[in-house]
Amino acid sequence: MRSHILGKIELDRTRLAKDLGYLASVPTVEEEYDEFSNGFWKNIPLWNATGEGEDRLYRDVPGSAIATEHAARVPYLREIVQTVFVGDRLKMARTRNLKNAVVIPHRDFVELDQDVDRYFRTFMVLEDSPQAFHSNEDTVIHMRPGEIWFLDAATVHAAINFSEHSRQSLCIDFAFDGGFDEKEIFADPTVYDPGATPEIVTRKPFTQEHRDRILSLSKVIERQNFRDLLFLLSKVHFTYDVHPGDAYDWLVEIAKKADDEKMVVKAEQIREFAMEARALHDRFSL
Ligand code: YCP
Ligand code: CO
Repeated sequence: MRSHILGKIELDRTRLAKDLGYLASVPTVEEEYDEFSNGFWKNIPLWNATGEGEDRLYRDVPGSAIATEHAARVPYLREIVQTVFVGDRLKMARTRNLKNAVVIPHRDFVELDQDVDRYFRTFMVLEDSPQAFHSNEDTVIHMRPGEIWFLDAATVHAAINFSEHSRQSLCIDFAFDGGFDEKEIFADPTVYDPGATPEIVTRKPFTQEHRDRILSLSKVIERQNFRDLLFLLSKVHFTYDVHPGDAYDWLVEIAKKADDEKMVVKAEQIREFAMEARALHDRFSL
């Protein structure tokens, strides 16, 4: 089941503006998942495993998530979380803003239970940001404000904001013990209205010539720009019709062509880390 629209709510811009003001005022800190992004990526937990405002780690929570001090400061978002969605399966609710930054292709939940079908992540963009996109496997999406998306984070996905226009969003995670129907996440059944037509981005064809040009980065790559190249390669699939995961294959190939064994190993490690396996507290240094 790939990412799709679950429903839509009409956002109250006036009330939202006050909450956005608070979120902007929260000091930026070193992020839990910093290695996945290259620019401004600010995550603020409203509900999480501990109720602590600094706890940004996504993990399994016995029972329901606990509200943090931030939830009290964003009454409109708190109301959305509590009236639109059911509380008992709620595992995390956080705002996530991305500006002038890319989140590298990855799969989530690989550090958690093997049965990833238990996890159900929703995503709602709160601000109109025309240059912000999500990808999931072979699709690039522009999410419009108020649309409630199922984000299939267990498969390969990435995100980008090519601009500095704020793309504040609300990401809400649920987990179930056994089988479930997606409409079970809604406390307000009238919000569940799947089947709306999403805004899918039409991408340019990806040609052999383009691939060759990318691989010629072997003439440029060195330890000091390895990280930059990973972010550069992670952006390609948003514009050209190619799978997000190809970024890692190119990086490995580029390092091989440059004949630098250490960089080949590093490229293979980051591919493994982002896409296949990592432990809960594992972090990667690029
Ligand atoms: C999360 N998992 O699920 C993070 C985001 C990649 C790892 C970045 O919140
Ligand atoms: Co993710």
